[in-house]
Amino acid sequence: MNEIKPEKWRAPSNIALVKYWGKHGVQLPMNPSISFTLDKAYTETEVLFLPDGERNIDFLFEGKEKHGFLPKLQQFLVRIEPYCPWLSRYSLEISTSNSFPHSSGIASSASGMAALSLCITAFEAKMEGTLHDLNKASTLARLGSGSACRSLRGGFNLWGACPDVSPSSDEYAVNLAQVHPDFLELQDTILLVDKGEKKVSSSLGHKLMDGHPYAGQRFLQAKSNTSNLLKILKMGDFMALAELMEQEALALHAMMMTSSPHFMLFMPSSIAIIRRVMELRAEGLHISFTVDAGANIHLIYPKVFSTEIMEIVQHELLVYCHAGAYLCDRVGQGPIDLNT
Ligand code: 2P0
Repeated sequence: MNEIKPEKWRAPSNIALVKYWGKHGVQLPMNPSISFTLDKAYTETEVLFLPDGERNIDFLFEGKEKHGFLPKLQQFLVRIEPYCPWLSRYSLEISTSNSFPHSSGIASSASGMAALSLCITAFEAKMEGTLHDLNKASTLARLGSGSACRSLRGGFNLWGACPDVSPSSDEYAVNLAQVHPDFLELQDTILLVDKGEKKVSSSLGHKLMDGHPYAGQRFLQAKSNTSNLLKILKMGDFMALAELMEQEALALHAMMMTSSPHFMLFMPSSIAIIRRVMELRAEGLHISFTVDAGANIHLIYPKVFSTEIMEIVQHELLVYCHAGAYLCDRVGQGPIDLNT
């Protein structure tokens, strides 16, 4: 009898430059978003597919059973069933771990759902003798967590139908091929201002956009920023990228500050860092920031300025970090097949 082998993949997280905030239907975005894939922040997932017809799920996170994650996993499996009906004949033994700490402000749902989706689509391709379909992997990942669909390929990825890019889709993300080489070396130093639990879950955050008084304008702004960012990515104009990326991050937070209920996710230290970054750029330094739905600040800058900017981090910005904690990342190459 053939031994059943597990499927094993590594998938990175990603950081959005144009933000996804607001959804409709089954995990469909209200506006397109663009992110880059990270390099050092990833999830590794191994899945053993047992054809026993029992539909049991065993889930280990960093070697330990984690029941808190099961409802999200069950919901994911229900949502993907129309795409993978064969799954209903299997029990799954899933084992997963992250390269980055919990509550670091890095989207573990993005890397986690991307890695799990890759295990499923790779297994399916082997079983059916077809090519591994990364658009399908991205579609499945989206059904687990919207931002996860942008973690299936390296470099820069666009999720959402966009008239400037063909093909592009609300169902899955596509890779952007026309990106200036300097941008493929962008650095992301994540200053960990707050290591606490998320104050606003993504699902609540997206819901806050339903009926938000500024939602219509926000979706138009994100569409326009997507078109503009596509041009900026081709040209490699860092200062233009910085302006757009910061407007997007601040718009995301402005939406949360003006929703009902409203949230203020910045800490005083987040604002101190943001103000210093703006000053430094006004002085001509190529440095910028983005923020997700939390207090931690991602410093984004070209590789050539790494030494200078890391000195500023050490001497001026670490005081704002919780226990001096920060992570160094950069644009990554995308998922890795760990089966070989
Ligand atoms: C993004 N975020 O574009 C935005 C910016 C956070 C801020 O997508 O409900 O975890 O699983 O589809 O993808 C976080 O939301 O939400 C997110 P779900 P997700 O990266």
